[in-house]
Amino acid sequence: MSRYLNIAMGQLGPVQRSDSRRQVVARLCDMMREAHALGAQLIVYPELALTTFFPRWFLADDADIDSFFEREMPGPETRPLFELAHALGVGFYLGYAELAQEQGRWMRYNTAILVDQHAKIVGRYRKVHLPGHAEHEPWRRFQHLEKRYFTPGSRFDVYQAFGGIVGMALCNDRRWAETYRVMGLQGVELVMIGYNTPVHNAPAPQHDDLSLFHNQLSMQAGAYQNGTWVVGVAKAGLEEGVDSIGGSCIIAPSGEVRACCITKDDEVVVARCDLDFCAIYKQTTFNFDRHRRPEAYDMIVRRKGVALAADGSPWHEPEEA
Ligand code: ING
Repeated sequence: MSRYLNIAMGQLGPVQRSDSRRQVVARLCDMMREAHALGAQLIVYPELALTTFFPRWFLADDADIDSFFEREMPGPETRPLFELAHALGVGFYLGYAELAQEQGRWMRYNTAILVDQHAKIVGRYRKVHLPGHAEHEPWRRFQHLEKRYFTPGSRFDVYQAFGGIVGMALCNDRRWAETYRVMGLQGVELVMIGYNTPVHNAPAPQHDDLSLFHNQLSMQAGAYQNGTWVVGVAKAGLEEGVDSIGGSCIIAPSGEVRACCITKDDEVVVARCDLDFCAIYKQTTFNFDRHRRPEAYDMIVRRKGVALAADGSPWHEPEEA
């Protein structure tokens, strides 16, 4: 039997600082209409899709920073997207900067939501792996201040939706095997990941030529090693003078690229994805219950970073008596 899901990538080209939310939402709506016309039931948009990627700047003023965040979802500018989703019966994943009130305090998250075909928010994810740095670093061509502007999330949940088990991640999360495995251990069949990835990575410029390769490699590995579909969608192109990769792609549980975008602009590509295609991987090669050995993995949870002895040799905690 097959559980087909027609999934669209809603890749965005650049969003400049002067582009209003209304203008961006109009672009998102145009892509949703195109996806619907192509038979899509779900469209995946990028990370921080509603504004320019503001962590590239050091912003001192709180009001300036908060101008990039949403206090409500949907709000007045995003409601048209929800209304269109309801009218067309198309669900969506949307990344945005969330301002949330918790115990009387305003918290800032790099967030993604999952909205079903009745325009109901059925899931919310807050980015766990925040890359970059927290203080201004003038040596960089541009900043990457996610550690300054966002509080990290602490969980990878999965949801029963669109006929299967689906989960969410954001950008840098896709580089970490743990992201997929935590969801894989919950039976995930589709992981949606929006991203903003500059071509130039200041700490390792020698990798700039590999940015598209690393993007796809990370998602192919995550898909195959957990028997899940992975959909990665970019906000791409030259945004406020910074060039970001495209490379949006739909990866099958086999690790094969099922479909990909070929521009760095607004682009819609739809693929028919059989969620039942996950089963053969989950039941054989990656039958976790049959093959995994958690008793050998405790270092993965216990240690944050590499631990070496003073002479640089590998360091092991003393065996428990
Ligand atoms: N962007 C980048 C990403 O992980 C980055 C940051 C680029 C990290 C290149 C390492 C190498 O794709 C976000 N927004 O996480």
